[in-house]
Amino acid sequence: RARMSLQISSVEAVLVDLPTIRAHQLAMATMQRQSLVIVRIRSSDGLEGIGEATTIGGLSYGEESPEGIKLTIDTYLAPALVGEDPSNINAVMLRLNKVAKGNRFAKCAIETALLDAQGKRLGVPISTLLGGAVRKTLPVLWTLASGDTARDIDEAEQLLEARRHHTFKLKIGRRSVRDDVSHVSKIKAALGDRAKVTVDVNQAWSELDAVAGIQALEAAGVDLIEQPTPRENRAALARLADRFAVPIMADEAVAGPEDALDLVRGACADVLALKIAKAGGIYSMVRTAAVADAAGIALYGGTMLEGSIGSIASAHGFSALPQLSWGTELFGPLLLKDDIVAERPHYSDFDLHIPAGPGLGLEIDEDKLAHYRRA
Ligand code: MUC
Ligand code: MG
Repeated sequence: RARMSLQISSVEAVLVDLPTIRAHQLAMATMQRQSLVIVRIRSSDGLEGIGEATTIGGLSYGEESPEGIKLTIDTYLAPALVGEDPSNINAVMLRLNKVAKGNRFAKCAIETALLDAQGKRLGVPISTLLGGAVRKTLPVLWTLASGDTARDIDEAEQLLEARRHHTFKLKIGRRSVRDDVSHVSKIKAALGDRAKVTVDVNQAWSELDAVAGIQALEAAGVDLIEQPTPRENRAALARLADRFAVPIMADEAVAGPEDALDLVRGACADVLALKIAKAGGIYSMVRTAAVADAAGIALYGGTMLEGSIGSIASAHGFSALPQLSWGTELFGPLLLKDDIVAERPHYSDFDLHIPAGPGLGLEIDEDKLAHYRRA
C-alpha cells in the first residue's frame, strides 16, 4: 500500500495576553502586558509545531498588529498551507511569499512552527537544522525601562548581584534630550565599570537632537547607541556613524538582507540588530547576518519582546551564526509574570541556556494557554 504523503492538516493562530512584571516604557508606548500570537501547525504524521509572532505596543512599533497577524494567518496563510508538505520549509515559505506580500511577523511564526515540527520529526534541535550551534548559551542584556532613575539603578544592582545581566539597555527618546542624558548619566555613574550601558532611542530624535545627545552620552561612557533617528533617514544614520566613535546600531532600519545590503553600501551603521520577526523568519535572519558578515559589520541578537517560544526560536537562530559580537537581548520571557510553556527558559551566569530537546525544545502548558488566551 502506498504511504500517505506527509501533509499539513491544520493551522491555528491564538491570541494570548500575558502580564509584565512591571510597566515597560519605550519611546512610543508603555507596556503593561504583552500580546503574543501563538501558531500551532499540525500535520498528517500526528506531529505539531509551535511558533510565535509578537510585536510591541500594538501598531506603534511595527506595521503588523497581533490582531492583524491572526487575521492574516486565518484568512490568507492557513488556506495556502493546508495540504502542503511541512518538511519542505523552503518550498512552503516560497509559496507564502507568493500568497502574501510583506507580513513578515506572521510568516516568521509559521516558519518557526514548521522548523519545530521538522526538528521533532528528525529528533534534533532547530539549531541542528541550521547546520549546528556554535554556542550553547547566549549572553543576554536587560532593559531598564521602569521610567524612574532610582528604581532602574536598584533593578540593575539586583540583577548584577544575581549574576543575571551585566549589560543594561536604557530606553530613551520619550523625554527631552537633556532629561534623557541626565537619566542615562546617573545610571552609568552608579554602575561604573561593573556594567555596560547602551541606549535605544527607537527613532525618536532628529539629526540635530542626535548630535547633541550622542555627544553627551559618549562622554558619559555609554557603549552603544541604537537607532537614534527615523529608520527612513539612512543618510542621517551614516553621518552619525561617521562622526562618533561610539558604535551606532541600526534596528528599525534593518529588516531583511536587502536592508542590510543598503545599510552596508551607505556605511550607515557599525552594528546591525537582527530579529527573526523583522526578517520574516530564522532563515531570512541568517541571510541578513551573512550580508553583514561579508561587509565586516558587527551583529546583535535582537528581540521584539517575544515570550518563550519566539525567544527560544531566536536563540536557536543566533546560536548558529558565525559571529555575534554584541551578544543578545533575549530577555522577553523574564519580563513576563507568567508563561504558556511547561518549562520556562533557563537564565544563569549572565546567559540564556538554549534547550537541547528536539525542535524548539519547548512544550505548551495547555492549562496556562487556556487561561491567558483571548476569548
Ligand atoms: C527594540 O527596539 O529594540 C528590545 C528591548 C526592549 O526593551 O524593547 C525592544 C525593542
Ligand atoms: Mg531597538
